[in-house]
Amino acid sequence: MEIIHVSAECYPVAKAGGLGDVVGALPKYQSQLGHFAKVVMPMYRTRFLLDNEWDVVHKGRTNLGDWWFDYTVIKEKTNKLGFDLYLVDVFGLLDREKIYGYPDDTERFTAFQICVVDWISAWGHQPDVIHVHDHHSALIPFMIKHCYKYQLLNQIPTVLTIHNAQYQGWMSWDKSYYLPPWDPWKWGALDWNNSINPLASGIRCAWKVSTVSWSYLEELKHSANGLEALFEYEKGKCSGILNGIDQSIWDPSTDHYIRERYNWNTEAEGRRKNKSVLCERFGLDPQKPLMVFIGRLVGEKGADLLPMAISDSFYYIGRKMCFLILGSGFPEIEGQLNALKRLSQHDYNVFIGYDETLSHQMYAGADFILMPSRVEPCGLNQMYAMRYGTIPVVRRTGGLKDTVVDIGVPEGYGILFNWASVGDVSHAIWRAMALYNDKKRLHAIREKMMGLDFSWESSVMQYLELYQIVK
Ligand code: NHF
Repeated sequence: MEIIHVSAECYPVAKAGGLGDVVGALPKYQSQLGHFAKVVMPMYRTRFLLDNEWDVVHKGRTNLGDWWFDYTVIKEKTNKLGFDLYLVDVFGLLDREKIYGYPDDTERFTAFQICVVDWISAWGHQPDVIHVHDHHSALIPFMIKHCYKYQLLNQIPTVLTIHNAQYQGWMSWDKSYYLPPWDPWKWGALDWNNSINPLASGIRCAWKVSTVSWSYLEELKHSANGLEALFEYEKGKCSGILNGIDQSIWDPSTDHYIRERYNWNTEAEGRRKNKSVLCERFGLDPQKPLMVFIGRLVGEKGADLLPMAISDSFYYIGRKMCFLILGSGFPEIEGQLNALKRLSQHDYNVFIGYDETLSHQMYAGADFILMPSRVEPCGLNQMYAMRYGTIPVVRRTGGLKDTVVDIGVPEGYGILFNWASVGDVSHAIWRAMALYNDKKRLHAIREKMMGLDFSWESSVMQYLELYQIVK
């Protein structure tokens, strides 16, 4: 099958979160099974662009409303990522350093999607599936179905994967003229609560919709940032497919980012050495258990609970555990986490920013990873952590619930808690402390987690089945 993935992110080209990891991995595994998987994304000005060689494969001219512009599609020459990678360049719009966060993001991603469909319509043949990811590419199913210009494409099956339904790409109706002329009777396929809602439109118009875990799909029916009724209504075409992790990148026995590589046999020694490097760098006591948080410092990830939960834990369990945070996000949360450093007695530190290398070192050197997420569509960090033998302490939600089993049951290997509250997080930290003191059990759990299979193999098959259904 020829599958074209359309996305705003793809690791290692440009990544802001888990979406990038998934789009960097799924097509690779599809290609390994003999399919022609391609990724097309905007040509941001990132390091990857400069470090690699490219062929120009298409030059076109199109418009965003009354603004006409030229665009170029380039292709990476060497198939470096294990699939064909295409970048779309629109001068003045997509040629930025960051992926998101500009006041004209609506214009940027709408123009990107128009270029992609325009380019596909110039191919001379049709792909078997167009697979779009999140709201940045979710207008494509509508465009293919209802824009006159793309009529010839309207039999191409489309699949929308929702990695995060919190962000929907809302735009006001005065921007509807950005889209190439479309059948005005179909305005309802764009509208949700009196504005154009690209994610809602994708859910309506895509042939199939998937979410990145089963539990997340269930949760969306009652908590979807306004789209609950739509998920309930369209449930017949929705399914949950759990993300995998790229086990060739996330492997403690081959990971080049970490000081000491290890497998389940050498885990204890490996962790000890990696931990001592981390602790030295961040002024932490290596004799104590180390709990880390890695991710965006936003309410969605429960990061606002961290300052209180950590200081409460110092009070309840005493200064017996170290905490290390890596992430960036809301300035207030960053400020509170920074302020907490003053109280540290070699047991707390925070690194504001994102650092891929440091994240690997944290998975390899920590004892526990904390994820108090309010919303977690799938969550990859807990799976990375488990692969490194680091125990997840996570809220019972979305993909966390689908991948972690509480130690309360005999086969369990993680710690789950119910509410995104300071009390629940502190209690979970207390349970982690108790587990840490039970060295025999701790070792058995680590060994078990490192043997769990979170690879892409089974998820890839489920996506292929989904494509078969739509074809
Ligand atoms: O794993 C990739 C990721 C998810 O839970 C994660 C999220 C964003 O919030 O599918 O997308």
